[in-house]
Amino acid sequence: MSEANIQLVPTTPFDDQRAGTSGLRKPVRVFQQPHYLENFVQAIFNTRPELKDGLLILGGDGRFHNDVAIGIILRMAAASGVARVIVGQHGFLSTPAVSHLIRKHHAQGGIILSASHNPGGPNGDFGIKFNTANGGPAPEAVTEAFFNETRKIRAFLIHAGDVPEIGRTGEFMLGDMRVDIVDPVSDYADLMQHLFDFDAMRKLLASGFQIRFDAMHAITGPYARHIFTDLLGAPAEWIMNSTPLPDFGGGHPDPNLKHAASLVALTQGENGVDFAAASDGDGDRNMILGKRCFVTPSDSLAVIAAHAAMIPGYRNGIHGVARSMPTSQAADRVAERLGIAHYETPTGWKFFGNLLDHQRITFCGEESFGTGSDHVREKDGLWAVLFWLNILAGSRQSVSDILAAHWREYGRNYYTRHDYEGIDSGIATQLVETLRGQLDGLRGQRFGDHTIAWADDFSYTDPIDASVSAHQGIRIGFEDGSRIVYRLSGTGTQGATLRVYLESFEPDPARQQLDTQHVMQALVDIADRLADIRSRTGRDAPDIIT
Ligand code: VG1
Ligand code: CO
Repeated sequence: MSEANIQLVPTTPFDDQRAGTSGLRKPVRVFQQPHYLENFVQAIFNTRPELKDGLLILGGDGRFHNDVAIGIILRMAAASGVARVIVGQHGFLSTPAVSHLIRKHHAQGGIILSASHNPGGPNGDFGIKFNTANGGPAPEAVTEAFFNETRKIRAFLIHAGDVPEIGRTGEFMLGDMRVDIVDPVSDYADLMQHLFDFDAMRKLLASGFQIRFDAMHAITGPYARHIFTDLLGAPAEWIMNSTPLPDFGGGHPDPNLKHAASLVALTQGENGVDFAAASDGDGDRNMILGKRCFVTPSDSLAVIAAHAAMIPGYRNGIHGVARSMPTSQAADRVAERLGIAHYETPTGWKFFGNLLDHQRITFCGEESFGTGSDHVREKDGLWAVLFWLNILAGSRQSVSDILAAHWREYGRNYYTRHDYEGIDSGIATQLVETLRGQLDGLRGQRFGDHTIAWADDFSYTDPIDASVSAHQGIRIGFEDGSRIVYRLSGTGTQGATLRVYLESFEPDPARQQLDTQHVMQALVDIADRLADIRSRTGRDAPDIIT
């Protein structure tokens, strides 16, 4: 009898297991404390009764502690009566691949082990996310239920049996629970082939068109090798850093201009490659580059929406488009032209779930290098890269030509984000609170050419379930349509990160090729004056500019 192998282990609650923007994310050493992971996982099983006798998808981005956590979760799932777990070989599954497997197999949920773009290794971060049966990140009501449960948890259940070796694929039993260890890539690659024109992309890559993909030693390496090399015929060396490493090779797996600087360098100069892209730790983010050209994620969403009719999976028409609030309004302009709805949601992919499930939208995106569609319920890095490659294959234009044409047609939303990292939490909170207290008096204030037209603290009411999410960021709008947004990060693990998002609209094609930081300088200065950023934080400049 396997029952005899189930142990009830007494535990005491931790008080810090509330999820942030995307799951529970902490330094590895926090997760290594006895029972820290177990308490959180038991809270999931206690509050998601459908997992009993159900199917769970399990995998992670391969970072340090991934394998240990997978073993614990498998034993706990067996003890809690889960019927079957599908786990990626070596414990690997990208975030979008988990979302796809949940949907494909009608699973009751999925657990993703990742701290996404945060560094890994023994001194880095670890994280755990739960996705619901629609394939999407757990909404706030669900993560709050986890949190409440973790505050009163007194025991957890764990099976004493041996965990199958996860390095090989196959079917195993752990007590009464079946464990299927699967190739993490193949189902996902099938889905991509269903959406995109692989013949056209193969021809493009055979024509001398040079691309590079940087997997940053994170999860997308095996996916990119299979898709670009095996299926699209790219030389193996075009896929850089394609072996997932527990510490991401010491790097910071965040695809942006700073952390993927060596990739950006390959696009510069006369001999720069035609197209380059990178993804993050768990494979849901993307950065798109052309020869001497960086596509902001906000523009990327707009270009994708505008080119949907070229892409096999979206040819039959699209529903609306959604963007997170700090993302530029470029996609709204495309939606208006196409006569489809557009939505503005708080930061975090979970807010797109209802809109996708109810066919209000087809595409959605965030300024933070996240783009996706209704093919899964997560943002999807490789999907965005393939979407661009398919556009390039179909149009035979360069990335910069596509962008310039887009701006000519719709106008350009100049956009930049300035991050101040690791600042004192108290100072950061005070900065935002002071701003919040001033909102009512801001209207009509003038700063040179800029006059404030409105200011608020963003609150979102979900159009499907009417749930309200308040305090999602301070927005300041100017008469010329420019915007400044301030919010604090919900994914960091050290101190606070202040994000300042700046946007201004330029309809005149003669002024659409200027340097972004130059164009935005006046607004950057206003943002500093309004919030006293420099004097409050003691910083002269942001840590990261994207
Ligand atoms: C950041 C981004 C947000 C994104 C989140 C998770 O959150 O700004 O847009 O959804 O990370 O992305 P924050 O709260 O730090 O601004 V990932 O790739 O970590 O799953
Ligand atoms: Co991520």
